[in-house]
Amino acid sequence: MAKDEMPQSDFRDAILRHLTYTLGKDPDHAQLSDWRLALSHAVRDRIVDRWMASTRATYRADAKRVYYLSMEFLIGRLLQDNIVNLRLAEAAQAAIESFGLANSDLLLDEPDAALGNGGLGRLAACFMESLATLGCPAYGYGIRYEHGLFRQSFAEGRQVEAPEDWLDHPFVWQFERPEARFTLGFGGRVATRDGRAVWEPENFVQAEAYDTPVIGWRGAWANTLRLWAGRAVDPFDLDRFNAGDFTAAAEAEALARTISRVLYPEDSTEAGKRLRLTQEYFFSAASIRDILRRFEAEHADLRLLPRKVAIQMNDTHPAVAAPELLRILHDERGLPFDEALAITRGCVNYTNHTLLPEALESWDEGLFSDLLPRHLQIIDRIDAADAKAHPDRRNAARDHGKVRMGELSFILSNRVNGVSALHTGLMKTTVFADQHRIWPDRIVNETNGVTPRRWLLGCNPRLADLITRSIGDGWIGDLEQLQALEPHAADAGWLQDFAAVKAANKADLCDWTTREHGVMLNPDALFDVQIKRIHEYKRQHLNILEAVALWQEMRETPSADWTARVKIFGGKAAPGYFFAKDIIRLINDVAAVINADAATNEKLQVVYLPNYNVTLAERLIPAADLSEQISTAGKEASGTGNMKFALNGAPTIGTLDGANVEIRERVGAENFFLFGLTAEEAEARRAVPDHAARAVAGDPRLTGAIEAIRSGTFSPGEPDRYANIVENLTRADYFLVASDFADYWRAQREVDFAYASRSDWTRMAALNVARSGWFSSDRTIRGYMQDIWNAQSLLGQA
Ligand code: GL2
Repeated sequence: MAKDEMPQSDFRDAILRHLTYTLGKDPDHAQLSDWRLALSHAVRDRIVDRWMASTRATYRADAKRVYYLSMEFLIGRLLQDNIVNLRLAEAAQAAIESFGLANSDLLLDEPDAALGNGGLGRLAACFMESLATLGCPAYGYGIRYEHGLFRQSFAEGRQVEAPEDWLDHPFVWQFERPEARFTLGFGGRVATRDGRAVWEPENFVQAEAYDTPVIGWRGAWANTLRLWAGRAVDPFDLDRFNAGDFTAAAEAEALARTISRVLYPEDSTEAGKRLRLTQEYFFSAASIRDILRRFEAEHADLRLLPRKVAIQMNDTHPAVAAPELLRILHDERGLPFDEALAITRGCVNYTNHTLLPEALESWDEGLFSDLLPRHLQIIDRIDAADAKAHPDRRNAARDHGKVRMGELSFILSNRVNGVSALHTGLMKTTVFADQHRIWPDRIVNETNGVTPRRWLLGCNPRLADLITRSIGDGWIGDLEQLQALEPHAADAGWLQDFAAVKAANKADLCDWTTREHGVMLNPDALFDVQIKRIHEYKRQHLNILEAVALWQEMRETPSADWTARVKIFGGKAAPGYFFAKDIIRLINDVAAVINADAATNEKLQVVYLPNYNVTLAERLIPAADLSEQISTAGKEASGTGNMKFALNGAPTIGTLDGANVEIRERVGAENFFLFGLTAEEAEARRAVPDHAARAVAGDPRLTGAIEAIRSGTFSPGEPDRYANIVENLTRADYFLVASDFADYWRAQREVDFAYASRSDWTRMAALNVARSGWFSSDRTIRGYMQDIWNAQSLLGQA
């Protein structure tokens, strides 16, 4: 373990001081949450020192700053992360225990800030941590949602959504910045004055900043995550109040707050609503003003912008940032249009995170011009210029009554990147083929990564300890050093230690599921885990069909030497995504029947853990034996969960999709359970008439599993509960569940076989760890700094 940097007695004093003077609590009467807040304040003090030093160093160096604009930052809990990065773990634990409290109780008391839906938001959080670790001066910009992603529970197997309320508790990590406010306009009209366009908005709201420092590994650098909250320009109408209309008096404030009230619970599906576009413009425009304010405080010449500012648009949600910057440069600062366009393009970059057509944002031009009339004119002007320069161009930003945000982002960006090698390649041949032909240098690849501080050191202390004892602690800041574990993976004694770590993590998980959910798991079974958003392309239904087929086969041949398995699911479905909600219910129904079957339940259990979030991921991943990454090839842009599992010693069963491809290349084909059609084959298969019916008819196991569902085995008295799923699987099956089933079954039996030979399995798991170093988000961010931002590290200068 890395050594703490601070004497324990100082730290203890700091906690007591905050408990008394910041929180006003007598230690004799303090509650767990008071202690947690006091500890957080003591930790925060250390961060603030580093934060200010980093900001000063950035000004001193006149360095280029990176601005990461993202609708989501799925940060989860921050206390442990901050303690780990400041290397205060031992001091904190000793101090907490000296007060008679349990370390883990305190850490888990913190609410999990769910300001994101899934991988895209979690990636943004990992990037913020890596940017700080690498000493790259950067700001994250997003929205301070009052309600993050909904809380999920199950009622009779069905998903029930409840609002999430992380801000009901004091959030120690943020600093309110009432002085950093911008007034933003919406709607209205565009007038012409002296031959120039002037936007005269009709409605106004204010964006108020809240800053959270993000500290990197060893506390060497800290950046800022700045989240915007909606406020009314005139929050209170005294005249209306005095006239007795109390509700109307506060109406403006209620409306303005709506903007930052809820995170859209959509994931890779279109949420084409006025509020969503309002949110997008709200945080993008506030961020652009803040960026320009900071730039203009130091520089007089706007032409320097591309040398001092790199803006990364995390997907198209912040895409209006680009025309907004252009508008301000041209309309408000008076630069010629072409120059404003060139400067904008010099600053802005765009990451594409999905090729799913329904997830590529587009807005009705009516709605768009209603909210942002001047921006639509600017988009038209860019389109017209492009059409002139490239007469054979086919994809305009405004087309068939829609404003298409992917096209817009591409046109206005310096670099456009995909998130895995396969995905980037597909971008070039599918959605952006036309643009790629015109601008062949614009698309680059930056394969995703995950921060090893949270996703190994923090969440899996036993494995982290074993690694550090074996190869030193350099891996924490330089994950490729994990390669040095390779020789250990040939040492039987070391492999035993490695296996003991996994067994202890599994035992912890079993204790927890028993305590929290009343579910007893067989700790000797293979823990087979699929945790992610529920989506047809991610194919949780393929997994549960395999469970049904396996259960049927176990019942038929109970004497066979079955490898015991626990199938664990976790994940939320978008509230309006009914097919995904059917899948959740099916899994729960199947679980109830299988778990109650005394003939098989020592060998097969199915568990769906509710309310999957970052904290649950941190609990499950270290205890997993097998990582399910089974999306239809060509549909998962990258995945990042896949990397976390491999890094924590869970080999993958997966398709050649997203970053699975690169994981397999690195860990070795023999340490990865591959199955399924390739992206190309999948495309071809869809063109085969009746491919679904044929695949089902050709596979008795699949037929049997579907028949059990159809006949009501899992929904007694209501056989058509899953008619929709059955119909889909046997007829349309766009996501090729039926076509991939037989090969998935085969690969799962290979898994069974491999797990039965435990020392070989352990070796495979250890090699997954040793060869996953490349999937650090530090490597990804270095790539962005070099290929996209041209940004420098200031490490050592703060
Ligand atoms: C996603 C992709 O689906 C996922 O494959 C990828 O790993 C992440 C991060 O790049 O982005 N795109 C998307 O819209 N969401 C994702 O998780 N929500």
